[in-house]
Amino acid sequence: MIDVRRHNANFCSDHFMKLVRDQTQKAIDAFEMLHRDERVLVAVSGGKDSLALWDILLTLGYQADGFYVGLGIGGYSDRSGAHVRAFAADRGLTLHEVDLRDTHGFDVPTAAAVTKRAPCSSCGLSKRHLFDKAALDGGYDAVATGHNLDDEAAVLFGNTLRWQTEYLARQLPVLPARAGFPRKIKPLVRLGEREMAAFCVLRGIDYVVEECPMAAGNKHLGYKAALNEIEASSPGAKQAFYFGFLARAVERFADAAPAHAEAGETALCARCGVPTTSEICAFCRLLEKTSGAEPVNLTVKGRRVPT
Ligand code: Q46
Ligand code: ZN
Repeated sequence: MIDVRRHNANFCSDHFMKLVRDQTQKAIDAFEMLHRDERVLVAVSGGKDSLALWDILLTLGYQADGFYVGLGIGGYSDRSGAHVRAFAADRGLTLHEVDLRDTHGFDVPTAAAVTKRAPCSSCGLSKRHLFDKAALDGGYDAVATGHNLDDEAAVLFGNTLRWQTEYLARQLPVLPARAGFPRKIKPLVRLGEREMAAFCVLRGIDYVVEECPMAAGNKHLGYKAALNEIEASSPGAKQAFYFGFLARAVERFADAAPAHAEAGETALCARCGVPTTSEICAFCRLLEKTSGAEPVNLTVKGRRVPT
């Protein structure tokens, strides 16, 4: 039996898996994320959410291929890639891959050292750029990511604490396509982290359990922990927070549209051609900074990370 306190109910294995698929379909329909005659590229990391998402979309009858970016985060990346490849090979699925170091000459630890910024900053920037490019090059209608309710509630919590209105304006489960960028969808927003882990176990999906070693000290983890405490004494709080925001608040931030939205993007990157607010896009600037940099040892806050 799996209990879902938010729904105040217990489920047997089959009904639980049906619940997960139904909730995904409900999110897709409610936010008009995807049609069955469209092709979607699922950004897979090797973790539970993205592999479960790929599995669920296929079961629901969507045309879904996978895309994996090798980030070069030591043994963690090696193990993540192995899980993704095994998942795809076992099921005969199409998986596209880009390795940052092989293709672009840098990895996330080196980018973090060169830019002197948190690793997630250059990692997120690179992933967004590569997801967009892979989707457009492959003629996909949308990119799907495995962000779940816990992720979205934690990001919303952080953005609200600091009233980051530009980010609040764009914190939607679907972002429509615009020139040079594919549609972005998050079909798991109605499901929690615990539910996704249970789904993978029941469905026999083998995923990388360890967290990214470079996430240590990430504010996002602190927000998640704080929300978990609130949820423990008030089941349903995360769902009420996030969906209440979507229903009653997000539109109020529409005027805070970020500078990088359509209005500001008047130029195309002189190097790669993506719409950008400056002459060279952020990814090509990162390429320039990391060019020729020696690979750095993988360290987190000064400690070498075992790989
Ligand atoms: S992989 Fe990359 Fe995440 Fe690791 S460095 Fe940060 S952003 S935590 S989803
Ligand atoms: Zn560029």
